[in-house]
Amino acid sequence: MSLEFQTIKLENDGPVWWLSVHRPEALNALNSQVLSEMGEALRMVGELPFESARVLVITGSGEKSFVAGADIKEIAALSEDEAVGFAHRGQNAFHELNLMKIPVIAAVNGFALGGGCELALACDFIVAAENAKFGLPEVSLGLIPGFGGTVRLSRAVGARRARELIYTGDMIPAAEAHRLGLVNHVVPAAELRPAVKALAEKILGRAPAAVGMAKKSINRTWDMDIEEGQRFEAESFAELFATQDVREGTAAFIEKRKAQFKGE
Ligand code: CO8
Repeated sequence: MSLEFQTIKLENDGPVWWLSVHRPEALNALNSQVLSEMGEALRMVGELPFESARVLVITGSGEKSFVAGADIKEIAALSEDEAVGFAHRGQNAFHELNLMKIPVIAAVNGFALGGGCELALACDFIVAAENAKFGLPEVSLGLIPGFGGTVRLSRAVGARRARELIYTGDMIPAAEAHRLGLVNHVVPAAELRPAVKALAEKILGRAPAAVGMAKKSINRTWDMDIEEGQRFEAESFAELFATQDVREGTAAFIEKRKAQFKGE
């Protein structure tokens, strides 16, 4: 299945969906149209049943850029009010990635700068090509990150590293991003798609509701204290006992066979 958009491409390989930002003329920079098409695509994929959508991959079209930031030509002319609206639009679209019940993997294939880095940070985790470059260069433009970067980068790499990256606006290569813990895996550019596909396939073999619940518990307990977080986790854990997949997964272990999960 492939839907028609102008600034993104959305296609699926079975239950694995690939959303590519597609603005080759601007290194895939995010303008209002990308944000609105992305929001529409995420809603569409988010509403599909488990058997049709199990993993979403976000990437950029072409070989040079994941997303080179928000569209500087569009934001240059914004008024203060419009800037709040634009920031909210990006933040809402990216927050949607956290709310989706399926894992979202960023396949970073080149520049992930500004809003592009923030998009990757909003995904569950990042796999990067060796040529990928990360950075939040907004202070060079007289701005600060506005799509969640000051919030999410500290959480990903710690406040001290985040401050240095944001105050200097430095661009770092994939290997350094990996060393900082921003990126899970770095692979040669030609192997990015197969590597992400292999990771997605591993997730497809696990119980869909359990993966979704694990994502929800990780995200929702992030800001809770340990007691509250553990209460939330125990309730989420217990909810899964209403699913057939718990019976199947445990029975398969006992019977020494491969589990056949149905997502129910
Ligand atoms: N916006 C608009 N156009 C862009 C962008 C961008 N972010 N990045 C690249 N382009 C365009 C260039 O203008 C150029 O177009 P043209 O050929 O018409 O001049 C084309 O893409 C190719 O780019 P370059 O020729 O510059 O390619 P290089 O290989 O020489 O350089 C770089 C690649 C290093 C990635 C360079 O393009 C660059 O520095 N880009 C800008 C990176 C940046 O600063 N990103 C942060 C933007 S601000 C942001 O993301 C804020 C997020 C929060 C917003 C909240 C709003 C309220």
